[in-house]
Amino acid sequence: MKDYERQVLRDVGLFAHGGAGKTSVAEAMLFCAGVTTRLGLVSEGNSVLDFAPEAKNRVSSISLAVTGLEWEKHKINLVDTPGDMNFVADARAALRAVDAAVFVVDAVDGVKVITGKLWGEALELGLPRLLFVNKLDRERADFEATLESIKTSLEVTPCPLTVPLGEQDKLQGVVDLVRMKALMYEKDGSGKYKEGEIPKEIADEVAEYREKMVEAVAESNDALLEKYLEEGDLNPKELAEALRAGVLAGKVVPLLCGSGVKNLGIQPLLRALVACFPSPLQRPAVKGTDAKTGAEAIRPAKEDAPFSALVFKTIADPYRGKLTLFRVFSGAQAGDSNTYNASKKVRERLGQILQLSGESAEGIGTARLGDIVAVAKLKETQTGHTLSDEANPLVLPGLPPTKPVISFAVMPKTQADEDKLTQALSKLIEEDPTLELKRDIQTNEFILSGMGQVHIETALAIMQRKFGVGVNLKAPKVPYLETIRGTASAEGKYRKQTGGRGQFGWCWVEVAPLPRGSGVEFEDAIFGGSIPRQFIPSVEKGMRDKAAKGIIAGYPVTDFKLRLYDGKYHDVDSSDLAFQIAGSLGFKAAAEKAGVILLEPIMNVEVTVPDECMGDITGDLNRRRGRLQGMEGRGGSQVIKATAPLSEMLRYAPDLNSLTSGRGLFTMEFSHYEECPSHIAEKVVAAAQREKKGEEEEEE
Ligand SMILES: Nc1nc2c(ncn2[C@@H]2O[C@H](COP(=O)(O)OP(=O)(O)OP(=O)(O)O)[C@@H](O)[C@H]2O)c(=O)[nH]1
Ligand SMILES: [Mg+2]
Repeated sequence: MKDYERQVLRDVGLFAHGGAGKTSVAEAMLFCAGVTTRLGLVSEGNSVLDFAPEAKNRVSSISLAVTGLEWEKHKINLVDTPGDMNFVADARAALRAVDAAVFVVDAVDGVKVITGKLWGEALELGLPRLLFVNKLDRERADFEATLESIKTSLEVTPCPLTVPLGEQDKLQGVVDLVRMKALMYEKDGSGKYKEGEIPKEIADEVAEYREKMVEAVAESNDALLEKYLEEGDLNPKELAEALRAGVLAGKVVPLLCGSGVKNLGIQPLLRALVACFPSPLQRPAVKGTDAKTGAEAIRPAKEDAPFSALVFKTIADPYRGKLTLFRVFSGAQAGDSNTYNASKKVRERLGQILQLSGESAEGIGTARLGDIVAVAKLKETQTGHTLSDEANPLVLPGLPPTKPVISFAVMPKTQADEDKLTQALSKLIEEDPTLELKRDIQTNEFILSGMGQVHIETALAIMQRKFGVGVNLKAPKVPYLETIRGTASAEGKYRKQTGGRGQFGWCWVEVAPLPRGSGVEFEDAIFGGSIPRQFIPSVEKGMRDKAAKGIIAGYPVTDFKLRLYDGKYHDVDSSDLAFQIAGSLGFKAAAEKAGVILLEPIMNVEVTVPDECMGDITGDLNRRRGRLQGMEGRGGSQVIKATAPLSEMLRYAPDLNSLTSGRGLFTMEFSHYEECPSHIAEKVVAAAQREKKGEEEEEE
């Protein structure tokens, strides 16, 4: 593998909503650069980047993919990302690994919500950005309308570097506005083009675009603006320098256009990446914390600085073992040597450093500043950790946390599957930290939570393929809780006389409600030894076990206090077990007297939708017992904040999709528990009783 000077390196990510054409554009770049010998097509399942079988099935990326190419003696590391909400965490991770971002915009659909969100995040991270208007060959493609959509949704006036020559089925090529040439492409997807004069009939239009371009560049630089206003144009050298400076400063956003699947307009895009985007040396110093002192620390983007790298992705590979992907932010690290995980404060043995190209990998000796590389089989390191020079340990900020929005119970298909399930799930979660696994203490089921149904289903398909473990999914479960309404006392008596030694335990208890979130408290108010000391924990254990199993519907009882204030015992027959049972009976009787009610989880929901969908969305949220908390307009879309019960939101993703024709976006996180309205509580209790009856019949 060729080694490149750091100045000629470009670390670039592709971002946009699902289906905008990121992977297709990346494939066209690989083909133009000669990395591939035929154009990879997502729709044909032969894309180098969408290599996973699950991506091929869905005809859409399900994870980020790293590849590299050489263009005009520059090395471009490309990170293709998924745009679907279910997998968007990988796009967020990629934002942290690259130095600049290409945002792909669909010329038919315009900018969608997710693109806007990622755009905002790229802006916050200070990443230089560029836009590529894709799919200009498609029916109903509209370049002008797409520019408008970009202006309103992303709140930016881009600087066009190319504009289309024709549109839809008449798309012939692009006009290069810098060199003022027409690039006429061959129709065979080979990417070959002839350079010629700009056709007369569009000369005026092109002149207008060129003016916009020069203006956008000039406006980023006062001296240049003055010159431009005086002379009416800028020379190519001034233009190129100011363009680069403007992009690096985030003041200019170049825009190019074409078609990924037709392989048209891609070379100007590659040239722009080289000309406008920074090398890793030009990025600001990274900020983190000193792992020794906890103080804020910065590390300059220099090769002779101590090594630091962010782990932004882990891939569970059944053949190579675990693959850890990291981006070097300072210094260098040789392979086959020790490094230091500063987040965990442990040393790690590194194997060979691997340069990725889609699914395949090639060994290189050293990971240098700006490299986006992988190593296999690290023991301690997880996504979000920092690898660092041990003598100067730096911890970089981790990846943004995501909150899962949907849960399923996963059930092994066979006994063999059950045996392997725990291990397979933990490997899966290591690869994808947006998955969350819990064991339901009531049902003993594994509960897998994720970003959406598609996310969970895809993850399980991956688990089946990689680890050979099959599972079935059970409908999402709502984690209801039970609690008591009032205060009441009762006795719990357990007495059994069987031949020899009997069983005897007797207690009086009082239950009283506690504020939400308090959990379960136990008070020992026994005076005078009516229950011997050693049996008091037995009463508590009996009560806690019963509380975990629930009283009316099998959900844990919470937010109450149980006071044990009297009892009786027998010298011979009393035992730990007898008092556990007495505690459980006493608690149940007191709780039933006090009244048991059901609590349901309430979620904080944030929905982002195009303006015109607002009414439908708020109406729908009302029907879901949602409460609106606020609304805020943001560049053509509305952000609606509300709270709503989880039980009403389990199937929200597909419904939001159909209400907004796929343009809506939502996030959801747990807020608090509230009393469940009685007509709904009745249904939950009835369903729990039916389920219990079913289980008992099965056991018989
Ligand atoms: N006509 C036309 N179709 C395109 C173009 N680019 C992509 N497509 C098609 O649009 C669909 C989505 O393209 P992808 O490249 O997979 O889009 P993506 O942005 O990678 O999507 P995700 O991976 O799901 O985020 C595929 O069926 C492509 O064949 C284009 O320039 N013209
Ligand atoms: Mg893709």
